[in-house]
Amino acid sequence: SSSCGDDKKRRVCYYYDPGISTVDYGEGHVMVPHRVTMAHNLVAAYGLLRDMRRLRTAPATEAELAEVHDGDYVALLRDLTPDTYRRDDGGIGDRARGREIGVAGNNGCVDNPVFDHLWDYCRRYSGGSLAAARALVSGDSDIAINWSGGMHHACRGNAKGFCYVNDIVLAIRELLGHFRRVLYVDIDVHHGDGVEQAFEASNRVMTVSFHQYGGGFFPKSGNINDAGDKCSLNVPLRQGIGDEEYRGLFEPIMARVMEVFQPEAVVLQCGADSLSGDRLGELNLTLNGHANCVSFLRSFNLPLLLLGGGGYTINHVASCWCNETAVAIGKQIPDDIPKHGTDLFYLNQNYKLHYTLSNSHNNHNTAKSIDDIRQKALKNLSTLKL
Ligand code: ZLS
Ligand code: CA
Ligand code: ZN
Repeated sequence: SSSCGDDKKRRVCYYYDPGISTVDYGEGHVMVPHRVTMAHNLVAAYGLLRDMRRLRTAPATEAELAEVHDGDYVALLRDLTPDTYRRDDGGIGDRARGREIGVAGNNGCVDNPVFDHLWDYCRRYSGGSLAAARALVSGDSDIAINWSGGMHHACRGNAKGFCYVNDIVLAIRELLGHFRRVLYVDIDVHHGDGVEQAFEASNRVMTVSFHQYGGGFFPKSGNINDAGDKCSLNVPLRQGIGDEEYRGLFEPIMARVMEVFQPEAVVLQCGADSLSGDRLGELNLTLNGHANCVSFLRSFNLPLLLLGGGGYTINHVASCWCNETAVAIGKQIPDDIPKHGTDLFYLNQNYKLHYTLSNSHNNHNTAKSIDDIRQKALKNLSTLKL
């Protein structure tokens, strides 16, 4: 058995839009939306779809997206295609305007390229997060999942870090219509800057991000004291942190957050780039270390929204989100991938869900640096502006 959550059942609903599987950021880009389809195929192979309600929903509308983004940015995204972008005529796809909003032509060396069906993609992944939030608001579900969401860097008026539309901000706004206080937790290896920024003026939303920090690691924000007097907390980590040390920060810090903030709902961004062996992240978590965050927050028994995010070694991402779907349900699943006969992706994992790495990043965290961060984080929590 592999999942590490408790076995108490929850009503889980799950959103998956097959329309996302063909989205392509361009040749050589590290963000591969197809990994969500791979995760879905594993979820199906393990028979987990039978234990969840499947959400079918409409893509988010322009009006819904304009609630959390500037109207002219949304209109621009709507009209932006590789074709309109190439027309350097001062119009909708003008290159200079593109630079302003953080997108650039699809030449294979930019974070936010303009690709085919970009607008449709944005509407679909945000529609999923919105629908998932609504399933929690209505009380129909205890846990709602959208692995294609979690695009935490998108800002009001510009794209950033592979993210165009901030589905998390959209979902949290929806939750705020019903819940007094919403907690946002972000275990993606990158700082959840877009979400933190969107709610920095609100004491009804607390944002907490754990992330790699230092040495110019993107987006360079999120130091421990950065958000001191605001309703947010940052936990900066050095390369190579492993399961035990991560857990030694996550559990005491989140237990205290629960105590002081008393949320009525929780949103967890489960970016899988904090896993060992990621192409971008340099942390050293195993599937179990990552899933422990899900099972720990689940144990508080509050309405829980699970979202995806980063994750650039795509077979690891699929394993991670499948395992966490099982944790959400409260079901133990075997390490042997069922019906693996044709899935060559898992050949290098020996058709096992859990993978092991031969070489991982050296641990640049020390017992003292970890202890220091824990102390500082807990101290920041005692002076939180509520
Ligand atoms: O959190 O570090 C940067 C910015 C740059 C360096 C890279 N160049 C292309 C642009 C300028 C300073 N960007 C980061 C963004 C990381 C976004 C993480 C998103 C999330 O996981 C949530 C979904 C970055 N790190 C690595 C890359 N970009 C990167 C590496 C390799 C490539 C290929 C595709 C594209 C261009 C070549 C790319 C980006
Ligand atoms: Ca993070
Ligand atoms: Zn990331």
